[in-house]
Amino acid sequence: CPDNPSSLVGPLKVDFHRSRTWSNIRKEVGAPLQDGGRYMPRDCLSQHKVAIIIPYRNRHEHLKHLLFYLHPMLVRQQLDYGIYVINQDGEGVFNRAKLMNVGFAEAAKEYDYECFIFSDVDLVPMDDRNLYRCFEGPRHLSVAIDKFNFKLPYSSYFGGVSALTKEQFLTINGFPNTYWGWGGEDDDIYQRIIFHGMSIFRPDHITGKYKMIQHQRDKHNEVNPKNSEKLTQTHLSMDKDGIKNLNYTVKEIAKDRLYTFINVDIHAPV
Ligand code: UDH
Ligand code: NGS
Repeated sequence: CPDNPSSLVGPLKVDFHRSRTWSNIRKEVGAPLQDGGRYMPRDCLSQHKVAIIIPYRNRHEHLKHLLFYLHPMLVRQQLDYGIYVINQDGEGVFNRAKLMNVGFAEAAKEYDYECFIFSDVDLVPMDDRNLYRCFEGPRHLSVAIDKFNFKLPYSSYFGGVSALTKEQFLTINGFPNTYWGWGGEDDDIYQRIIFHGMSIFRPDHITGKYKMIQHQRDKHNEVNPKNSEKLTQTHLSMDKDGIKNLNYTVKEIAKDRLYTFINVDIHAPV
């Protein structure tokens, strides 16, 4: 497929006021998906094998909104892609970064993905020129979120949506497994990248616009003050704590037409 897909439209109208049905979403996709939320263009060979990894628990409405906008955009970007929803089983403390490690490991078992997009479920891109593919360095995609007035909240912010090749991800030993509860794991990932001598790529602040679905703080994902303390130790912990020592138990893998659902026990502390 061409390097610059001709079917992109630029700015997107994103609206969360309507409730969406699954059949409505399937119609909107506008192209044939294979089970598990898999797609590849038929008329040309895609240059990008991309797994979208979504850490998840109990955000059903958000998932519908995201998929409604994301599938058609990824089709227009002519990607060979699959969407993986990584559901944390049980009621234990949430762990966003460990779920993303699980998503990487499970998606890599299924297909020869070269690129991994890690995306919060509540962030919808507002411009389809924000390419969900990988670059020479790790890329931070959600640079202009409405809740931050379409600016970065701070220059080393790496939260929300990011893209790493398999090689970039393995170079930093994946993401930390030890950030339970809210906060800091994205800052740890940022430091891993910098400490491994890579720099961060970003789209401009027009292309990188996102609309966040507003919500209250979730149960079992309270701010964990220990997480910010851990950030002073990243340089010591990063080569041990990560994809190398990842352990988890897959309880179920279900293939919906729009996504692969992986329910996983990540051994949350009790
Ligand atoms: N997530 C879930 N379920 C949870 C917790 C987190 O799916 O119970 C996932 C989801 O993909 C989410 C991501 O983890 O987008 C990040 O978590 P978050 O949305 O809680 O983080 P954020 O910083 O919000 O967006 C924190 C609470 C803000 C409360 C504001 C009240 N006005
Ligand atoms: C920092 C957090 C990040 C978080 C960012 C934005 O303080 O994990 O705020 O948060 N770092 C620590 O807690 C150490 S937000 O405004 O979205 O609530 O992503």
